[in-house]
Amino acid sequence: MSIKNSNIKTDDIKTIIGACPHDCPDTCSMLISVQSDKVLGVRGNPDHPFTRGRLCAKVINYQDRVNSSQRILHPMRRIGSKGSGQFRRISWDEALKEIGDCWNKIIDDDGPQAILPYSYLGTQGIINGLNVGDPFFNRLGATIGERTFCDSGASTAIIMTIGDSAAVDPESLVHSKYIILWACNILSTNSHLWPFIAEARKRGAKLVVIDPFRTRTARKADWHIPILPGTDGALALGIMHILIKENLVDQDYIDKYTLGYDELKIRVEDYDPETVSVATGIAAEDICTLAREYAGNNPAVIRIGVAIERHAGGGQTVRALACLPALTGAWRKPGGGILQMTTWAHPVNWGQLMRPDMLPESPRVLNLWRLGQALVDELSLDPPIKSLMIYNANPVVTGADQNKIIAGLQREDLFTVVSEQFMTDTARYADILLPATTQLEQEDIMFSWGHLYMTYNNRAVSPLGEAISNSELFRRLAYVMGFDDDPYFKRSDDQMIEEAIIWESPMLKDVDLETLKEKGYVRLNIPGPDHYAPHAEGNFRTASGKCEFKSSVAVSGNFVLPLLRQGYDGDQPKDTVDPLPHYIPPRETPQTNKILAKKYPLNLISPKSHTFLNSSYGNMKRQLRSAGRQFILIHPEDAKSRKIETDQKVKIFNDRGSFIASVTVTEDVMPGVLIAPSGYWLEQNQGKGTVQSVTSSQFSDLGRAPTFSDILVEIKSTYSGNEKSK
Ligand SMILES: Nc1nc2c(c(=O)[nH]1)N[C@H]1C(S)=C(S)[C@@H](COP(=O)(O)OP(=O)(O)OC[C@H]3O[C@@H](n4cnc5c(=O)[nH]c(N)nc54)[C@H](O)[C@@H]3O)O[C@H]1N2
Ligand SMILES: Nc1nc2c(c(=O)[nH]1)N[C@H]1C(S)=C(S)[C@@H](COP(=O)(O)OP(=O)(O)OC[C@H]3O[C@@H](n4cnc5c(=O)[nH]c(N)nc54)[C@H](O)[C@@H]3O)O[C@H]1N2
Ligand code: SF4
Ligand SMILES: [Mo]
Repeated sequence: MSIKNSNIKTDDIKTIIGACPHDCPDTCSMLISVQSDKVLGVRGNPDHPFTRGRLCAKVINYQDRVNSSQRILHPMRRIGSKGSGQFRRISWDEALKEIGDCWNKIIDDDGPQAILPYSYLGTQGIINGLNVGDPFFNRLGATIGERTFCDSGASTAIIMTIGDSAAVDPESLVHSKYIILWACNILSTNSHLWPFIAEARKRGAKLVVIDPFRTRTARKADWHIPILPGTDGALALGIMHILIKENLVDQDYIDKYTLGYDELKIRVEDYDPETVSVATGIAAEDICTLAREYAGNNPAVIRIGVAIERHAGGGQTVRALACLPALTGAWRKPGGGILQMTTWAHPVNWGQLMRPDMLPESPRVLNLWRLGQALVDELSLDPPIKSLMIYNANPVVTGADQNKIIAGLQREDLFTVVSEQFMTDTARYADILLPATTQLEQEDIMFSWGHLYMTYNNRAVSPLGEAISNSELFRRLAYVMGFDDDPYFKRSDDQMIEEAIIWESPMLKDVDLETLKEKGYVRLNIPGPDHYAPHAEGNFRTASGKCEFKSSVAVSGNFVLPLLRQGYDGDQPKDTVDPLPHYIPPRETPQTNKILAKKYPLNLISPKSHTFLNSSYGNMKRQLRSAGRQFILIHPEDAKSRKIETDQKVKIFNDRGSFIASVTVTEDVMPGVLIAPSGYWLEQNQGKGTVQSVTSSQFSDLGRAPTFSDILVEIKSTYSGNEKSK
């Protein structure tokens, strides 16, 4: 059976082919049942080879999100104090006029750089997602909000080592003989990859999970290796040490297709199993077994999670991991190599989306992890930020150092505009709140960072209330600010979709937009998963064409993150980076910061919730029921010494802030480590903070990636439950 868009009609019920909008590697093709312009339900498209007819626990009842009575459906102006959530309905004309007047005044008084856009991937759609506001803010001359929220450290490392290559087709994992899921809880975060792993296991593959926490994925593995957070770089270098010492390498592959092997050999001499064991908490013999099994079972694949980068040395960790498959020649066959992101293969016209040519001569860039610091004037910005425009993001819950963000948002002299679907913890601080459509009310086209299909989202229903898509929002803002002299800002969604894709790319051979709309998806023109081994004979997308153990980018200092900074790379700092992979220990651990660890001895990790998508769905009944209230997992040893028991209410704190959670004592987590899933809203939390109140906005070593897993905290029981959060 092949499903065609809109062609199936049962009585009045139509089926529309859409696409899940979320920042998730699976980018599912969705079938939407619609009756009389109302969404009845959604399901996974059975024809899509990656979706295979299934949606995840977050999105399975997406109709409830669309039709929710909690939706923001009209523009509103704040009438209560900031954060009170008290608003009054206004018209679109009033809202736009107020925004235009305020911004024009700020531009006159302080210059356009006093305006800061803050956005991310609330929707990942190519026209409504990452870059939708960039041309507008470029032309305005606003401060550029650099978005290194996710994968920028890993991406920098991958590009340095193997280049911007899709590298491994996730579907080719069926051919893998040895699968390492490294800092990756795929049953929650990349669940459509699982059937391919299951098939490989049926064919005899071994599944290894490396994670400080026995996740639902780790429970299913053949071998779960608990590791101290942030020490994976040491393990990767330790594996190299054994591969080289025991001559388990593919010398022919190394000779032909790699750069810097002799220097790497010297570099890894220090990482003997005993030293690595001390750093990682893994027994030396297990490190040896892992290295031998990895080398002995080709093709072997490493699937890394984004979580791997969130430590002081996250970038160099990924550098080391990306070197491994070239040492063993794992690249030679389909199903071998390292799988990070497949984004690079998608023929998206990023330049046309970002329009860096509209930037003023010397723009100012602010990394958005520093929002709190910027707003409370810790960065001495000149001009200071006088207006914030937040869309596609919920920084109060997903940004680091929450207390500073909230303090900043409370500033009476800050004019905050938020475009949202729901009254999030961030939206509550808006001066003007604008209603945003959901994916089913808008048209879009999707790339994927976890498979090799372009996916199309046909609009299923009319926008609810006065909600508008982000593309329409920026058309209206452009009009208000007088940018309608440029036809670029007046383009329809259809035109935007046409121009956003490089249709003449060989990746889209024989594909046209109409077919894509009808079918809902198309595989990129890449050999099938049984044949795709792009680096079987080198062909790495680096300057040398080789896998660069010794990085030429590090030698030149030319690190570029244009996708994350609106196309601007004029002021990239020339970081000094060691060209060879090496181990940078975490910043905040009892081993590396003894003074801090005296006060705060436990390392806190805040992984993804199974039923939330970052903070999205944190307000939805079904997902909340399944997630329960904010909880924290602690090892029995750590609990015992603090007289903490399961179900007790506890306060988790450090110098930055605190939050309240209920405890589960379990051996699923390593001693010295606490696990508190992220995504819970302030509103649902007891006390005044979420996990983010203790996280830090410091960067990792590459790509200005976050380090919110590199933090120390202490935990104590709270009997009253009334204690104020710091
Ligand atoms: N259900 C669900 N799915 C999601 C999301 C969501 O919020 N919810 N978010 C989406 C997004 S934006 C992203 S970026 C991806 C992220 O996907 P993942 O990277 O898989 O997500 P995390 O849960 O953050 O981390 C995965 C695992 O890494 C472990 N970990 C943490 N630190 C370390 C470490 O130092 N070393 C090792 N070896 N393991 C470590 C954690 O214990 C966790 O089990 O998921 C996407 N999918
Ligand atoms: N402690 C901790 N912090 C983290 C993480 C973690 O694992 N732990 N993960 C990090 C990672 S990997 C990521 S990617 C970031 C994610 O951070 P965010 O991108 O802020 O993620 P969300 O919480 O999903 O917020 C997206 C918001 O956009 C809104 N939205 C959805 N669609 C639209 C739309 O079409 N228009 C508009 N205007 N709004 C829309 C949603 O309602 C939602 O409130 O968080 C990071 N922060
Ligand atoms: S969140 Fe991910 S797994 Fe769930 S439906 Fe969307 S794309 Fe699929
Ligand atoms: Mo992410």
